[in-house]
Amino acid sequence: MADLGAIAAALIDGKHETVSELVRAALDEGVAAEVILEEGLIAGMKVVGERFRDNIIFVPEVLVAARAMKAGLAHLEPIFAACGIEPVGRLVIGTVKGDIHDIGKNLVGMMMRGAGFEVIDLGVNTSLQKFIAAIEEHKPHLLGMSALLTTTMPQMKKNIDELREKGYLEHMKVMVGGAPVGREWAAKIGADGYGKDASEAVQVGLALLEQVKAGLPAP
Ligand code: B12
Repeated sequence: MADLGAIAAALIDGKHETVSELVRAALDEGVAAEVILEEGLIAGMKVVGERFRDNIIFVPEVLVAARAMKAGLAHLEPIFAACGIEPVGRLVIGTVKGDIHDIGKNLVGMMMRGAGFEVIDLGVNTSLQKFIAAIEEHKPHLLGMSALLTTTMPQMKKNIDELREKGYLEHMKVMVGGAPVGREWAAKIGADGYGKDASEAVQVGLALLEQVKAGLPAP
């Protein structure tokens, strides 16, 4: 029987090879990717976050845990991203300027790909200029912004204000997310949608896509 607790424990200890092996084994045993993600990887990262907050562990330990999480996610990505159909829409996504957290953003990108979106991932520490260049080039239906720090959340508002002023939001919807971001903040800064996790991001993204398509030609 796959031991999802062992995946969480190995992630907390930063053992990326063990995480990789256990995730592979769980998949081979037929455990659903979503279950491995939630009960193994995310459960482990939750503990890491709590220990980091309480000063029990520090940045180096969190970095190795993040590497272990990525090693596990690498096995899940092909499953989440497999859709094999024509793209239903385009999403440009990035972590905002000043912020280098990318695990959650990557997960959202993976699930959105799985839901049929073409995803243009701009990575971390993304300046407004870089977002604008990608919007100009790819003409996305949706823009996704991620922030994990209370100090970088205001950057989302700056970006939205500026994008609105320049007219980019007439043909595109914006969704935001990240651990400190909530529905209330999203509404306050004028975002069109908020997702608390990657599955909610997909639901919200598909709903926003419908709205955009109502006023836009198909991709
Ligand atoms: C891993 C981690 C790191 C790693 C990041 C590695 C990487 N490649 O991402 C490293 C070690 C680099 C790091 C650095 C720092 N970190 Co850090 N980090 C974390 C930690 C433990 C986990 C984050 C994570 O990956 N979670 C797992 C993923 C799956 O969840 P998620 O990111 O929330 O994403 C989900 C949802 O939020 C949502 N979502 C995310 N993005 C988006 C986007 C859209 C569009 C949508 C719809 C949804 C969505 O869907 C995702 C999937 O389900 C958090 C703790 C926490 N509670 O979040 C602290 C945390 C975010 N970090 C924190 C801090 C303070 C820092 C540092 C400042 C520490 C330091 N002194 O240097 C630096 C900042 C560096 C910088 N400039 O960005 C604080 C922030 C506190 C605050 N109030 O702002 C936290 C909360 C820890 C804490 N409790 O103190 N960190």
